[in-house]
Amino acid sequence: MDTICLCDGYEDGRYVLPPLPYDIAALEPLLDAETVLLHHSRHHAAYVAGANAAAEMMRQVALGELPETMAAQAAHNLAFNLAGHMLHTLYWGNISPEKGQQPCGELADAINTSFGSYDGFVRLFRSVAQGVQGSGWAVLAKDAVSHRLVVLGTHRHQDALLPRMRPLLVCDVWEHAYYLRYHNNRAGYVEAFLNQICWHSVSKRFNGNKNHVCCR
Ligand code: MN3
Repeated sequence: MDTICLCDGYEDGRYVLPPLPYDIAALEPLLDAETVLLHHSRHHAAYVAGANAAAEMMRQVALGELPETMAAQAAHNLAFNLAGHMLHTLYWGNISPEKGQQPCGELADAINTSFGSYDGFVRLFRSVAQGVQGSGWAVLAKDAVSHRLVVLGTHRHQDALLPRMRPLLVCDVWEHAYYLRYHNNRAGYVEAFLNQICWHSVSKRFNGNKNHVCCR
């Protein structure tokens, strides 16, 4: 397995934690092994567990086993945790042990059309990632209608799920993603992230069919 996609986060009717497609120490110098271990096996795993718990709560409300007053909380929990699970699955799949990859082919053309140049994309993505207040994500997304690319900055997780915007590349800027190594230097983390993007995976997502976010 050379990458992971959203399909790997769901199995037999439940959300599951997809295994990483590389060793936890393989993402140096972007990420140290301890950060990867904690981020994947604790933080990401917690969103998987939370998504399953919220889905079960919603099922019980629907069956009358829990009071209707719990429905709104269950829906909120599902949105937060499932978006967290989705974004982390995309994140592990769009970073790479390989340094210095560049987008190519149709994706490179779309980047040039949407941002003027690759440098223009980098300038925008870097600024959005650094500017997210508190916990959130920088997201390169494809507008499913116009096919233009956009960069989104989100708070927490679920704000990323804008209708018609399909995430292609995501950068976690919650402090747990970088604090052990970079402390408060988010800019240093974002710079290192930009040098270890798996553009191969991003291209697969860009070229995937309209209704399915999948990198295969
Ligand atoms: Mn995270």
